[in-house]
Amino acid sequence: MTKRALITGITGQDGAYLAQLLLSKGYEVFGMARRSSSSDINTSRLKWLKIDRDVRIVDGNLLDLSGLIRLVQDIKPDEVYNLAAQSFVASSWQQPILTSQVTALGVTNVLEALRLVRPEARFYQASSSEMYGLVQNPIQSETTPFYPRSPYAVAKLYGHWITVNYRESFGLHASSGILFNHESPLRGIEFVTRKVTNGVARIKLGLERELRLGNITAQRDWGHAKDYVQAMWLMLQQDKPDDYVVATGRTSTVRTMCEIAFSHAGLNIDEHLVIDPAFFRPAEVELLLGDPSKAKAKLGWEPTTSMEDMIREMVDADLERLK
Ligand code: NDP
Ligand code: GDR
Repeated sequence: MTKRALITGITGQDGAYLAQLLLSKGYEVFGMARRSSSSDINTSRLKWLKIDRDVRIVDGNLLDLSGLIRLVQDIKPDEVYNLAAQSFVASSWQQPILTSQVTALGVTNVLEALRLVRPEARFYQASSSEMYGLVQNPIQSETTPFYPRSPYAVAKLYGHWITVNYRESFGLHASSGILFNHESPLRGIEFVTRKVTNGVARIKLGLERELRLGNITAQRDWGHAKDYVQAMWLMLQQDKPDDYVVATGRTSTVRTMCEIAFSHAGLNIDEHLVIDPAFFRPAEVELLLGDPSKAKAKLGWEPTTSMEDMIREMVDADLERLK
């Protein structure tokens, strides 16, 4: 029997890579996207991966419970991956209520739809290392206490606990993946890695002279999105649902990541990088470093791409795009 998967957030970075992975495994993939008045749904990432014709796009919004119920009734998915969110941390201070409605309550909407019409479906929640925030331990694992530092992180913490709660209350096969930052050439342009690789490519091609960033001392555990969607799928193949940290176990500063990008393009970082207080956040997450031992031991998952190789791949992709 062909398995059916429903992915919310299909137009985003992870939606594209997860769809590619599931298609390669023979799944029928349904991708939920919000209707837009600007003609087509934005399928540019699916097009980049050449899978836009293979994914069945269905209309839906995390805020609309009855629409979600109808979707689940129609599709009868075996697996549901909830990737949709207002996912940009910086915007969450500008739109805290929307962020709560989508990124927090939206999770309950999907879980309710499953509980009501498809309790046998397996569920994946896209939780985040941002939940650790003001870190309570220098290396963060599944047992490290959370301390969210943005409206986004607070909303994700709700999404995480409601997933755990539906598992414990109703026996849903619901897993929460606590994923650390993961990037790729398909990363949204507002996130720091892509902002840097796109900025470097523009400077290299003479389209720009400077790159303006905020806090470059922040440290992140950066992996490749293509690796991380494998972990999502593996979680839903386990007999028992559970929560897993997915990370590389290495951390670097934003500055180090920038140096790799500039030097790959043969540019001197100090001639172009400008610190702009406009990009500082009201509360910062200074350090993230994940311990992926559980994912390795139970899922057999390991990252395959180093941060350095990934940043070089992103610079090359941006140069190619701009040319
Ligand atoms: P993106 O920002 O690239 O994608 C977010 C997706 O959510 C888009 O498809 C967007 O649609 C959709 N969306 C937003 N609001 C709604 C809504 N109301 N109803 C339906 N869909 C909506 O995120 P990523 O792919 O990077 O991340 C996927 C998930 O994983 C997110 O939940 C994110 O918070 C989480 N996460 C990401 C990490 C990372 O490093 N990338 C790390 C940890 C967690 P549209 O195109 O219409 O805006
Ligand atoms: P993050 O990613 O907030 O960790 O959330 P982002 O790339 O936005 O920021 C990483 C760090 O870089 C610093 N920074 C800047 N960030 C941006 N975007 N723009 C800048 O100009 C800039 N200058 C410095 C930030 O202050 C921060 O410390 C991402 C998202 O994908 C979330 O959805 C996800 O949950 C987490 O990763 C894990």
